Amino acid sequence: MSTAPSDPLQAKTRHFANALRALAMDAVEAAKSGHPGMPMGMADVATVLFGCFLKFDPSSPDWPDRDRFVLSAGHGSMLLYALLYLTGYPGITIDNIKRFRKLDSPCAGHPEYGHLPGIETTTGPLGQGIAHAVGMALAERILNARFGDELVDHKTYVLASDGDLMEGISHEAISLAGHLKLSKLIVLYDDNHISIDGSTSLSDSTNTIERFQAAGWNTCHVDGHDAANIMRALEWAQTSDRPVLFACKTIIGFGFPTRAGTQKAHSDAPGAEEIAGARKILNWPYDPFVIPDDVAAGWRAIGARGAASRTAWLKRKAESAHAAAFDTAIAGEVPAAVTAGLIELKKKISAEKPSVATRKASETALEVINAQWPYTIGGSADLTPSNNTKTKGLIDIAPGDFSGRYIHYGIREHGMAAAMNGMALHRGIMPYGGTFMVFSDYARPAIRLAALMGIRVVYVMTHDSIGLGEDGPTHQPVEHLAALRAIPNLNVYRPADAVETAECWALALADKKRPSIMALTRQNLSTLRTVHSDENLSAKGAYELVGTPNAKVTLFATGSEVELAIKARELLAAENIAARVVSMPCWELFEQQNETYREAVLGPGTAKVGIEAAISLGWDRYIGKDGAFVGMHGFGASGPYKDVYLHFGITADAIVAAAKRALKA
Ligand SMILES: Cc1ncc(C[n+]2csc(CCOP(=O)(O)OP(=O)(O)O)c2C)c(N)n1
Ligand SMILES: [Mg+2]
Repeated sequence: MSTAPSDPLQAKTRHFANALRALAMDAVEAAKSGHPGMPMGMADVATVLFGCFLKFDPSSPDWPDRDRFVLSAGHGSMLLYALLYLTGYPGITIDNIKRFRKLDSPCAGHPEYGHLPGIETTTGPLGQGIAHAVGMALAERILNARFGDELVDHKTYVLASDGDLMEGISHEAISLAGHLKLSKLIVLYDDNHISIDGSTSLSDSTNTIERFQAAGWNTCHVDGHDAANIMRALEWAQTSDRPVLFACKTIIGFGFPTRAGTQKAHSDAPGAEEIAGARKILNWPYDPFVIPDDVAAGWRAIGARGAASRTAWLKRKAESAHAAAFDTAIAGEVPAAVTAGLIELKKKISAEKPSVATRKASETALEVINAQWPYTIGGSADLTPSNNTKTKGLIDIAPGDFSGRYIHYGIREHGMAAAMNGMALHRGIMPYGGTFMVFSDYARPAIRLAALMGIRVVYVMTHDSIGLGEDGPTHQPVEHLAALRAIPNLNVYRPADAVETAECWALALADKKRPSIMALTRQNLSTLRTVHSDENLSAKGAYELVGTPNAKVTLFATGSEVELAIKARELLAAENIAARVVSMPCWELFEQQNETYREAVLGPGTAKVGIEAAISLGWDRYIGKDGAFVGMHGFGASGPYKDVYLHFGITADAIVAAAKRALKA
């Protein structure tokens, strides 16, 4: 291990990088857990990147034209915290680092979006960061196509590990980025050949360079401990016409006397002896958490490097004819015309009373939204004609041409969801994308991160039940509503007709701190909301759709089953059983209402029936142990949808029978 380089660039880089190494090992030692190996291995690469290339200004961490730096290998979080601290980002102190991984520190085990300025996205689940970065790089190009180089011209750098590239999602991300020619995306791959179990040769023999080349990337091997080599590579990347991968050969835990180069460096507190040895090898004689003045000043100077660039950008912006539009795009507020347009649409639907699938109603709502909001970017994972996500006039985004507004994500649900996260995080555009709801499972880890981060992404999940019919049980979601409702901070909307669909879209767009799922039907549904109200009735999550004086029964339903509940109510009325119908388009919003409202909607004293063409998990919350449930109890079946509903006993007659059972209970 060369530790005392004679070349001045190498010597300075190594010395600065050692500050990162020391903070990483000291913080992990103090926390008695964490991952020192990657930060110590990639410290030289990170130093050259931040020192000479990354465009950033810690005094303005949200500067829209900053380069994005994504630490995809989130376990190496101490590398990011050390960089943010040393370059002078606000909100992070040496005490925070000393309390790495403690509840009161923003320096969490893995980097969490929102905990500190400069954390561009939450990472830790391997593969997500690189896929989010594809969305960021895509957003950059889309905004560049609208606002030009003077306002939008930045890069997205990713630090990825072996684990990131082994994960399946990386395939989706890499192939999409290569196809679209996202030339401003640069991946620094920590090619250390080590993962938790040992050498990567235990489980992988991919030629990573060739893999990326096959996906349309420019690639290069780099010695990750040779500053001049890293420098040359990054210089070369600046003008690439394709995304770039650098396979940076590094030694995990560089500096550790016994653990370097082995899986033992990956995680865990190294212990006093190993740390003392590392201090000697790295020629870093300072106490834990102490950064000598010259190094601290040097890192601060690196942090100050970008201020001039930002000032120049501000000047360009002040002189730009696009300034106001750019600010509007970045602010991301729903235009008033969209809100008003959706109310007008509701009025029209209530008057015309179409029988229409909610996926089609969603398209109609999107026609209004996309016409009035130029910064929505739609897409689908190869189900555009089924998801109804492409409205009139939306032009495709194509390789190297980002002037359009519609993304053909290909059959890449996971990559799509992660890219949408990246786009939302980048800001400036409002992403929505579609697939079949059953394949929400393929996108789930990225959906979960959107919910954890609290970002606005809208998933258009059509074919939301056995109502899709002939494609059968592989394609019919049954547990997905419950599974999606289980994710905290995710709103799951299941509108009952075209009016509710417009309302749910309005709610999803207005919620800037939450992702939303639109669960939409393939089959036609009647218009149930035939009396127009400007008020968004779905906003409370559940409401009495059809009331009855002295109701004995409450029928709760969502989506396509609300229509059945209304039919059942009529059948019950014919038998002198008074029933009311509650539509529940969004459980999560209903849970946020006050007790009085919730009680009133739940109908105290009435027998309760829950109706949903899905499993019952979660319904006991509303129908209690004495309530009855009409829905699915296992997987669906292939057949015309009306036959399938009949086969599984999801019918008005079954609801009547269930109501009678509940009355007796
Ligand atoms: C999706 C996912 N699976 C598993 C893990 C647990 N995990 C953390 S790091 C890691 C692999 C470590 O290897 P590598 O990515 O090469 O990182 P290095 O040890 O080189 O720092 C694993 C399996 C994870 N964080 N995310
Ligand atoms: Mg590794």
